[in-house]
Amino acid sequence: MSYYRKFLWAFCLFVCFQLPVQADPGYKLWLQYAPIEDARERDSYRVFFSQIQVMGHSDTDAVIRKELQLAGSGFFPGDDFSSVGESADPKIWIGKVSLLPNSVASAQADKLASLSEDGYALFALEGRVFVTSNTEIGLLYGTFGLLKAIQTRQPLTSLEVLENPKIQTRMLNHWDNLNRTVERGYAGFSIWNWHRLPKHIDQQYIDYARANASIGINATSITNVNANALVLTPVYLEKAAALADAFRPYGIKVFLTARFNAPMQLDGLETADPLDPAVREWWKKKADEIYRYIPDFGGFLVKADSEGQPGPHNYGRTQADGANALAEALEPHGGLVMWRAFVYSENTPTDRTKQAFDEFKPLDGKFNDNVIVQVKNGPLDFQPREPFHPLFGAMPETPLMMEFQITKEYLGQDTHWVNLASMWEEVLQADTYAKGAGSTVSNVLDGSLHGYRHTAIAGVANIGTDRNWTGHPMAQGDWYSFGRLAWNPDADIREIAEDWLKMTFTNDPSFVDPVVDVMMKSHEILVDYMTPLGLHHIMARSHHWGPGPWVTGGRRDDWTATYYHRASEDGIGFDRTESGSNALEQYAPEVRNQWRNPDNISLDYLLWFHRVAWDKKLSTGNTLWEEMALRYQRGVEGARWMEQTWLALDGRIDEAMFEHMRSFLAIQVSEAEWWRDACLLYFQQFSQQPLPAGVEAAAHDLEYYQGFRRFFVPGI
Ligand code: BDP
Repeated sequence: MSYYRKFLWAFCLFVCFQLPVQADPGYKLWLQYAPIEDARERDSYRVFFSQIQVMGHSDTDAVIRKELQLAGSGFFPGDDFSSVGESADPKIWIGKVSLLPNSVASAQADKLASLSEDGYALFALEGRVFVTSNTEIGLLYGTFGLLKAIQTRQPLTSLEVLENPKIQTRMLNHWDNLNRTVERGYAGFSIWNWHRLPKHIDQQYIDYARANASIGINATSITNVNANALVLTPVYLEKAAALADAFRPYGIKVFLTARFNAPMQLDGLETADPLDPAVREWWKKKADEIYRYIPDFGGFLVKADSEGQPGPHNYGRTQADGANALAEALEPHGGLVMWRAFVYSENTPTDRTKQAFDEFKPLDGKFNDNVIVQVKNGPLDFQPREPFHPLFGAMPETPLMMEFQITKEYLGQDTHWVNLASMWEEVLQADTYAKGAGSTVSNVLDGSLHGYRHTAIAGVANIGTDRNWTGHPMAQGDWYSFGRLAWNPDADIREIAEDWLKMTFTNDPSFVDPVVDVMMKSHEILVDYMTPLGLHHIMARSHHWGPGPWVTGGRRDDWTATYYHRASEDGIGFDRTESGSNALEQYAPEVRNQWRNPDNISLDYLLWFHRVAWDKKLSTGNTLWEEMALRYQRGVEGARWMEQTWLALDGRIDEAMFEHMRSFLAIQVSEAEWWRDACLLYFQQFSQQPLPAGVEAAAHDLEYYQGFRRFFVPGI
């Protein structure tokens, strides 16, 4: 290296380490590729990184080279990576299995034989590192795997990784409207700038694709489930096609939401009856047209017969009739229909949590081969804690996919820090007992339990135009964890959190360890200060921000809090046992047995399934009222502990990021207190008992909290 280059390099390093504030670190997500500070580590990685060979020359290989260039320039500031990937004597070799040197292929035969589509292997052999896969996209995933290994400081010489995705379609659902507002979005506006599309491909689309590919996400539905039929017209198809073109090299397929009465709205058909031949013909023609724009179009995501959306019910048809009409149109092109199970009638006087099961279970086996039924994690609606949805395990003949909400509609929206992976893990590892013990939801989803022909998982995106994409800096971690769990729903969530923190912030254990600890406890803390003991849907009306246990009346009962908690002087809770709505019956007998008895059900689900007297003694030795109050208090103390833990980390990460979090945690603590005070004052009217020792009294009276007026809460 010339003296001049050495000087330049040293200067760059100096500048990088001196600057506490990087240019917008939030935007780079977990792909920071920060300079490797430790000289020894840096040198050992550089030996490899300076000699890379990328074998192929496809669009995806170009993307791989670009990513390596970006990463290299980040890890080793000052080095020249303009011709990365061209080394004739590689220390890192990236190429398809079929191109591996014979000696390497035979030494790794077992590993290579177990590679599934898009899976990848990373291994070190005779001083070289190999990244290999059967597909181009697998190579891209493998490259990101290699970069993660460096970002998290794994020694390359002992790399031994074999990764196969357990779920085929790993997708984001954007609830983005064509006017760029985002339903339940708390991070600004939609990143899809429809007005500038198709001519302008913003760098943010590319960075979106990079971030998704780095965690294995391979599908995106870009429009709101409360669908606008316009997206199926040429003007918008051209725009969607431009996005699909941009995403293709990253292995991401585009899906669109289909409004069920689009044949009427767009072309004046008299009906949208799925059994009407003209309607079926319309969908066929529409599918043909879409595939002319987007040859690898993923398919339709459909919300029907739910919250005002049109659907087959309007014509006395079943959900299967509706789904199959669209599926038939997509079938010749290889497209899928993701038909949501979030169906509930305006008028049914039964328990809302029962309706999806009642409607779909009898239709098991009646859906076309290219339909997947998309089921929310719980039977109600993305509450801070719900039991798993009873459809999981109950539809052996119909592929079911999971719908998680990454955006935090009911969990503090943009300002609360809660590691959603903990909540998702609880559901993924729940045992449905569909085929005896060990029939976990994750085994339903990965197809191993019922041998599903398609497997898929979706997360409702938390992404918007905010500079850091997700509003809350820690909400990036939810996007990241979703991708990792979509790839492997049995993955270890602590490891995921550690990887994410190291890649995003620093490898310094004095930062990573306490923050992982906060993340692992954050969900339980939030449940305590919002909806302890199985309480649910007690948020403020419509925008769902903040407490609203008093919400009652209005258009529909099952949109109110009083419908769900049923508090009175006798007690509180929704009886879903035989003596009540009997929603419990929808679960397997083993599950019913765990939950049927109020004396031994986990307290986490107590008031979800049971109505309980205020003075009932619980397993903790406290009465119900005492336990509720103590849990609300525990939640507040938990939020304060999170804040204190964070404050002790001053100086360890980027200052602007630190400050951002500091102010959000102050909000979280005050909102936790708000939740505790509002809920306890409200429920105390019924329990008529004093607060137990240790529970802080509210600063105001109930009227004060009920009188809060809020304007322009985002997301609606
Ligand atoms: C609810 C949201 C609503 C969505 C609906 C859905 O409040 O905005 O449209 O779910 O999933 O959680 O369709």
